[in-house]
Amino acid sequence: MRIVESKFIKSAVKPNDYPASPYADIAFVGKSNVGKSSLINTILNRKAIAKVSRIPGKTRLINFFEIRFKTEEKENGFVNFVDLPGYGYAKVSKTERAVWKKMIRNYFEQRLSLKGVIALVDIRHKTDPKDIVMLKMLRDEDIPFAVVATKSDKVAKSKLPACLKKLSAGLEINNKNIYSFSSLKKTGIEDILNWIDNQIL
Ligand SMILES: Nc1nc2c(ncn2[C@@H]2O[C@H](COP(=O)(O)OP(=O)(O)OP(=O)(O)O)[C@@H](O)[C@H]2O)c(=O)[nH]1
Ligand SMILES: [Mg+2]
Repeated sequence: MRIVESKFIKSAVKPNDYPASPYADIAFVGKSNVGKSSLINTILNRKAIAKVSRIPGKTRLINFFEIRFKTEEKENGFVNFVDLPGYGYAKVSKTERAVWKKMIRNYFEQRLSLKGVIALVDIRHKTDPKDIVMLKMLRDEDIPFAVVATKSDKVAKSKLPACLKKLSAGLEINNKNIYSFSSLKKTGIEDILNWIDNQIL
């Protein structure tokens, strides 16, 4: 899959505000600061289509992007990338957390064109119960997902396989369903694009 063009469509909170689109959605979820927006920029080869911030909790809306791509089979393919607001940021009130949960749950339940979710975890971190809760939400809704371990540039290359093994065991997922990725080094892009391509056939 080769990205040809990408554009921001709109931000939304409620299902009524989601853009009407004939194309499939692929969404990106993960804790605040894990690198969702950076990953989207990197795989789209754009500097700042998704806003990146050193301050966690920056993305509070559901952001929709429309992507045009090429594959061997498809000369003119389209898919939406959806940047979901991050979770797990400590300085967020209980009320805000409840609002977030509702926003995400609504999206998973009501966006029938959602074909797959990329769940991001930091390659350096131990399994977080919040990530397990997220994966459970995806399993409960029968939404296909892959786990991407971000910031792999922070770990020695020789240690990557062991890190991925540990993460997949902690998250109780098949170790074929986890990929490492670095926005800094631009590694792991192809695995993610191949996975996406397989979800939207
Ligand atoms: N070293 C390294 N830093 C990264 C990488 N990806 C993201 N970062 C940094 O991590 C921080 C957070 O990145 P974002 O892409 O904004 O993270 P996010 O998950 O979108 O955060 P929220 O929108 O707050 O949920 C920024 O300072 C990025 O520069 C990576 O692959 N390697
Ligand atoms: Mg973000």
